[in-house]
Amino acid sequence: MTRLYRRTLLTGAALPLFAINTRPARAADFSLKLANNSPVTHPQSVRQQEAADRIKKATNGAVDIQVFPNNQLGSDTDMLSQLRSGAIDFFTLSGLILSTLVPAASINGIGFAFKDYDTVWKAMDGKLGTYVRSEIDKRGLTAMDKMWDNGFRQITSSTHPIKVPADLKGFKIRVPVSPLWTSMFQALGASPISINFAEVYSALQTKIAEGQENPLSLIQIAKLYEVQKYVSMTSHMWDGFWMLANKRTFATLPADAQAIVARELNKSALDERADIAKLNGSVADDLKAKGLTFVEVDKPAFRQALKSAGFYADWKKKYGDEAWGILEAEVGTLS
Ligand code: X2X
Repeated sequence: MTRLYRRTLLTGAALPLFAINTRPARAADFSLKLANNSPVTHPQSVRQQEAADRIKKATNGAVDIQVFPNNQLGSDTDMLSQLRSGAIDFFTLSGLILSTLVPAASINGIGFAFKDYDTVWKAMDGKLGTYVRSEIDKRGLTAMDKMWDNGFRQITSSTHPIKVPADLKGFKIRVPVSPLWTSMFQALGASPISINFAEVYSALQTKIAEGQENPLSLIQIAKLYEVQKYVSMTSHMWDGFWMLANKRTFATLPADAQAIVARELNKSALDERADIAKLNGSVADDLKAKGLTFVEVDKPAFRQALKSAGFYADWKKKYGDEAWGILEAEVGTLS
């Protein structure tokens, strides 16, 4: 937050924002920054700008959120530090990367946990989401109720098609900076390299990494098809973004402003989910037309490889019985 709340300073207590909302348009009381790692054309960036516009209007200009998409303020790792220090006020981050601060936040990324979107949203809008948000809250961040969709992740490669788990042996695959991602691809026999998304295109282009994994929508929007040849439809995990706020800063907003901000960010999250669902209907044809070769795989074989490597047993121990029990109640038995 770059400016203090003047009325708070004058009176010593926060007045409701609308006590004086008949005033003419004026400089914002709160100038806030919202950042993400997604291209400007990604539905995430588009819907966040719409939320910022609605918030400004609904608060009569008092809350002015500036959106910085596309890693403009740094890599995910940098932005998480800035969010914690208060240099950034809002930030959408994959739960898996957030797990470097909040270990429980990677739980939705457990390999092959979710079979479809209905199961994802029931869990993340329900008990699993509530559990993870309470863990996030303990670490000085506030997560809005509704997660934003990233998607089911697929493996791309510039060297050879990945058809069976053995094709991953020694495969130099870029993964986001997150212990769960590294552990999962090590369990599959690959050689994962942790790289922030800001560097992914160039890492693939220079062949520092042979492959990577991301949802089809992002492979398209970030133009990764330009530097990859094959995509294997593993859907090995579902990944989404938490809309995080710096808890101290968020608490300085008057209660009615907090409610407006949360309402509009959550509304935009639902709009973004619908955008991605729509994209999912057309993106495969588009990627094929752009030259990417699609590879169908035997998903249960990949899941079995994880199981044989002790992946599920290890992570059950790490998350603990309570969290694992909440996950299994949503998705069924995982071991
Ligand atoms: O870094 C990635 O691959 C991305 C964009 O999917 C995430 O934010 C996890």
